[in-house]
Amino acid sequence: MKMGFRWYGSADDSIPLQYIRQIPGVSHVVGALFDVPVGEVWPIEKIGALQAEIEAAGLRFEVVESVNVHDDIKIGRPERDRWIENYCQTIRHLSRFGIQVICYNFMPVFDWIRTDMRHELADGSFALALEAAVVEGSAEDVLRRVQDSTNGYLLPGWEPERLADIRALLEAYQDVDNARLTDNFRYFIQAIMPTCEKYNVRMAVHPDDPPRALFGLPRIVKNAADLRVIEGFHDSPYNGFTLCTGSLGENPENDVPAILREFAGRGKAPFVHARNIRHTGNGNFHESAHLSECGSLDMWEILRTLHDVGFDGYVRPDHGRDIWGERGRPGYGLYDRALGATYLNGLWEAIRKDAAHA
Ligand code: DNO
Repeated sequence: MKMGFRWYGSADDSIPLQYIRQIPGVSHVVGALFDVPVGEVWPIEKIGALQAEIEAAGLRFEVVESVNVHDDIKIGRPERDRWIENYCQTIRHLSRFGIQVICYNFMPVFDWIRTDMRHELADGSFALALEAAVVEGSAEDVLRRVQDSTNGYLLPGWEPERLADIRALLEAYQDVDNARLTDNFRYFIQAIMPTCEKYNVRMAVHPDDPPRALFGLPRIVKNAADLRVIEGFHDSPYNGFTLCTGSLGENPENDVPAILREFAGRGKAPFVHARNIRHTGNGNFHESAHLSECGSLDMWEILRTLHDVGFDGYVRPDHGRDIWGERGRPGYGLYDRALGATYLNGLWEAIRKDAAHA
């Protein structure tokens, strides 16, 4: 298991790389070029500069999160071939720097959704939360609510220029149901796989967050059955998953350890997001500290499952709470994610040593 930490770049992240370097057991930065518009080719010089900066801090850059997929590809518009060629060019460019894994998602319009960016927990910390009734409302209202509560940061996957004409974007998806989105996803995967295989870059699709349909938009990366369909587009280690325990676990019917066992067991999970969440009834949940006892997921069982199947990929602590007075980027402050990484590394050491002594 290689432990990473997501970072938004020196221009846009208040956490210095040196601080990340000081978290014990964190060896990798999970990064991206956030200033390249969705669909455009990532320039070689910029990728090189980001990697050089990360390496100068004594860390490695081998996982990208995300190279986002243009809506034309998801909608299946004729222009998609041009965007797909750009995507392949970005893969080639990333491969020059030894990037191993690209995390991405295939969610229409919205990336991850929370309705409360500052939900106070009993201990006075603040976590991200989702109230199911709010997402029954209009997409425009939820968009406004999210954008107004980010503490001035841009959220990953919530590019303002792309979401500026939300109505037009929603209309563009009007004829895209689950079946069409699935066809368009298959088309994308089958088009990029030869490049991924030739250049040795593994694709790892992130589950829908939350893993269910919202605002009448299709959602096709929600559960084990969906993952099997995606695996069937092209059965290869290059067509894999970012198994995000929090996102999958947001649906209590998803058996997260079983999903990990199945897909990581088949070598299809190069990347894992380790996060805990707590269900609070009626489809509501809030994020929690990583510890098993703080949420509804058993993190020991999750890591033990990964160990059992011989997982040797990348992991990162996922969203953290705001604690100790920190007011960070929603979900991406320093302190609670550092505690998360340390906890996960502690569990891993115990599991590894127990297994060696069994
Ligand atoms: C949110 C993240 C997502 C994730 C993308 C992957 O915090 O988990 O934005 O990076 O869905 O493409």
